[in-house]
Amino acid sequence: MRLISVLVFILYLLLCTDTAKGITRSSKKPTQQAPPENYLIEECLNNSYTVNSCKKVFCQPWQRCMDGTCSCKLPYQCPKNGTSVCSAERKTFRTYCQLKSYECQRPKSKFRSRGSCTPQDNFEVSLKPENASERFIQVAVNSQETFICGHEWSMNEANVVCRDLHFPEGADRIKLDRPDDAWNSSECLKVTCRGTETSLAECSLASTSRGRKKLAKVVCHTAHKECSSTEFRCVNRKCIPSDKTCDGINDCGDLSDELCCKACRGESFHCSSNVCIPNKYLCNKEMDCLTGEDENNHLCREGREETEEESMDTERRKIKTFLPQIHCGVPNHTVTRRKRIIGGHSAGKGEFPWQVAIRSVSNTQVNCGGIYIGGCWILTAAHCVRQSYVHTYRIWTGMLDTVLKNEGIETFKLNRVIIHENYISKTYENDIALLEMKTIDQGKPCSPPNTVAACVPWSPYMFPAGHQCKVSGWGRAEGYERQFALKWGYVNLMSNCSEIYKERYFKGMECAGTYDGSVDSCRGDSGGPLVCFDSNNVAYVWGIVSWGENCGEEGHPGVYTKVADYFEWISRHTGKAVVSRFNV
Ligand code: 4AZ
Repeated sequence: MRLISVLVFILYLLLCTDTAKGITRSSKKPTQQAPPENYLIEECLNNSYTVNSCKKVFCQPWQRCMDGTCSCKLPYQCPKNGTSVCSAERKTFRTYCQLKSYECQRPKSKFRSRGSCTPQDNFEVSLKPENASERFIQVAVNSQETFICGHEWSMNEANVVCRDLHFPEGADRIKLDRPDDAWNSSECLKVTCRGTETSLAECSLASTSRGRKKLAKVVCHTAHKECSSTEFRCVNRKCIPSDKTCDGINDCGDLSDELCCKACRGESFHCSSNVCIPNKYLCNKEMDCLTGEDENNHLCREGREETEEESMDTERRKIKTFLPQIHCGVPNHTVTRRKRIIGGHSAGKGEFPWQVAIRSVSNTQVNCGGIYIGGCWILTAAHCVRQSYVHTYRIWTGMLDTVLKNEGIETFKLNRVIIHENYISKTYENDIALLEMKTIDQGKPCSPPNTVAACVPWSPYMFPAGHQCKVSGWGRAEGYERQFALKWGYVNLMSNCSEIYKERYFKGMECAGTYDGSVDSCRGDSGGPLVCFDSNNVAYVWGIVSWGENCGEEGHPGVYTKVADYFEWISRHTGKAVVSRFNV
């Protein structure tokens, strides 16, 4: 670890806080917003992301993330906890999750009511009058007919109504209007949906007094047409007004208007993955941004009052808490910060509990670093290891100083070395390898002492350029001097690396460093971790130290293997259960 000047570095941090992409809560004042044409990110739109793209959003609890797409779980893969529900076909399901996973494969089977089915209950949605283009929405609950209130009527709700009526793309537009005397009533139905429901019965429905207020109208989407220059084309081919993109409201119905946003307008919040979510999702105890900025401690200090609404959304959130989660990225013990060293830091006990050293049985030096990711698995750089040397490697866990050995160090032999099949030693393309440790006691799981797995990132959108991350290792220090203590430093993720390294830079690589090169990885750090922390301080192994033009040179940042690009490769070998922090 080459760590030179703390002062220069701090100065740099102060300078770059303006440019670094951070968490921004959009202002409600229109004067402070970016001009409309600046909201959307073109290159991101090319990927046609939707509500089913798990590189951008979390999948539903009845889905799992496969190759970047949320796909249907089988009903038996749902948590067993929850209340029973009744489908439109009057079939009783044990849980809401089971019904939704069943529906996921057979869209005809929709949710109708909570509890087991009874012969008398019914729920009908229809549009009135039949011949008009813009129509009021009549809801008949157990033969009681009402209309939907205009109050808080948005495209979120309109899309659900249309979907319920078998218009899969949802609504084209909404309107508020006064009804003819024929459908006049003193009550109306106040509807609030999340926007991804497939039946209106899943939304929160409450009867309120109408007064003289207007009622909700909708036009459901039927025929596709060309979008005008002031319209945005959704992935589902609907056209919506351009100024309705990036506002936290799912106008498209497939969410494609909210997933590629530089900034967010109106009452919405910008996730660092460039997704806009409604402000009402902030501090609601459900993570909506991939890295949890919406549930961040300093954003949610008071803990918002929960308004428990009668909707399946609360049930959906409850189901999420029953899903299995793996423990990763959170050190077990409290950190004891040791004194700072000029230009850098020595790691304290338990501060980098995923850091391991890879040594050869015949060699006292640390050849390379590695990262514990759970199970018996170590992630490292392909250029660090050779298949034929599998019996000579030793993994050292829980170590701080390679000479002054601390307590709690353990060494492991290897079962397997798995080098990426497309690793090219000349170019360092796909510089990634997995090492499988041998358990100490045969048949028992690996659980190295004083070691905690770093989480494996599943999306390249989790940490943007400018994000500050930590790199650690026993590699060379300033002047290429050998060192013995585990050291770490802050580096910033960079997006302009193909300009710096030109034809030597490939997909699957990412640069990180400081503008003056004062903090960098170096010889011996290879294979070790570049970890980034999410809003709740959970550590993700974002990069593997791979290469760079010398060490600590201005204009030549370190190059890392971009782990998020290899999530599928990693989980193929380790099994999904080892590396999937969430339902991904
Ligand atoms: C190496 O030789 C090496 N400055 C590792 C990292 C960097 C350069 C060289 C990045 O292992």
